[in-house]
Amino acid sequence: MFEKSAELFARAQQSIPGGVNSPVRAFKSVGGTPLFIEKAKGAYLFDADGNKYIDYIASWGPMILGHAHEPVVKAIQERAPYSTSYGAPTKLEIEIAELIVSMVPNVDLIRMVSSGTEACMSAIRLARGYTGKNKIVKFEGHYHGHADSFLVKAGSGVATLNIQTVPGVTAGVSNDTLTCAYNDLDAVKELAHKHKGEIAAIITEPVAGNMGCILPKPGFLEGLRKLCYDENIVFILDEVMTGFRLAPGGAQEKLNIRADLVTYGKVIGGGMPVGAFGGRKEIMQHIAPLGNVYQAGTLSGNPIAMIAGYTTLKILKENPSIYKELDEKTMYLKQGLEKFFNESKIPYVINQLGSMISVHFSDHPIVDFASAASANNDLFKKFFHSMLNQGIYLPPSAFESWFLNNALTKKDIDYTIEAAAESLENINQ
Ligand code: KE4
Repeated sequence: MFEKSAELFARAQQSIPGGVNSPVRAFKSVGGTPLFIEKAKGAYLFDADGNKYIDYIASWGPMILGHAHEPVVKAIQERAPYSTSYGAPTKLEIEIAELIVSMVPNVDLIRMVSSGTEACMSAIRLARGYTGKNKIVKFEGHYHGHADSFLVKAGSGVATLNIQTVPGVTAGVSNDTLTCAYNDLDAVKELAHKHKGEIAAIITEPVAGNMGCILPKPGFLEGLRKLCYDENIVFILDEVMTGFRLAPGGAQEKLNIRADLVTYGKVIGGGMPVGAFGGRKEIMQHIAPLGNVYQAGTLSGNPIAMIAGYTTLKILKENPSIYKELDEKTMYLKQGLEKFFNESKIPYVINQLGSMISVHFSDHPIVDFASAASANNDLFKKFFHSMLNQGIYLPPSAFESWFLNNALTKKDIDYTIEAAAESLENINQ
């Protein structure tokens, strides 16, 4: 069933660290051989062995319209003959910037980069340059890319003691990154009090998607927003996952919350490498060449990436019913899963907002990293492989959100629910 993927994986490990170009793809947390994907269309992936899968990763978010969506492919094909990069400004960059500004609240200026990491890294540098303060607050279990500042072990005590989580992240960096539990507003207020006048930014995923999907508790984001106003802290919403997925205006629209800076990625590139950060002019005007906060990129605003992102965003803007369809499909999936989980008597939690959803084998609510980490992840591994063997491709980790794409049909979702029922029987034996 996976012979060719196994061969390719063995070969890949000869020239690529761990055989993959991003660790989450290596199936390390679920075991087994990662699938090598040959092609995809709509809601379906096809691996090197010719197996077909219903895709619930959507490239970790970008493929919201489905794979190889005709207008996006056509736009790329039509643009490519004009060269793939110039290293000079183009009209395309103006058009996507104007489109984004028209879709999201509170963004006067936006800078394109090539990944979500770059977007988040640049946003905190800008916050530090704008405020003249050094520290940032991030939340345990939140992922803002692999820039040093974000790779700090969770827990305020651990960060304060400068325990480096990732070799190569220096004490100087971890000293300036404070962490506390997501959804714990008192802990954040305590940090802000303890480090009064030192914190440049609080950065948060408005809906956490990197420890499974975890929603903000009522009042949490609003509490952060007020704290940042009161303490002259830049409030950064990392919308790399939620942007253009939860609503045309992302979480800012869906949850009616306003950031000072917001970061984007994933959907914004339509599957091509694109990230962006933007916000109020008063802050963004400190970015070079306007100001002295330096940030740059050879392929920032790349024309092929821009046309793929622009085409995707334009379709989303002009067809807001896509969000209703995605939400309904996700609710239908959730209700179907709940039915069979309840019958199985296996303790579970399903968190969901819009087209982000995750399943946790847990007898307690999943509201932060500690609760997510204490779920029964061995059961998740069995569930994952049972679903995979039935042709359902879930994120290969319990610490990830699933992402629906709008090419999924009711038939696909019905099949997914049946496969889940089968899987629950298998793991219950
Ligand atoms: P990238 O640098 O991977 O484009 O974006 C980093 C990033 C920033 N912020 C949030 C909220 C994110 O979810 C991400 C990236 N998400 C992971 C999936 N959990 C990307 C998958 C991967 O690492 O291969």
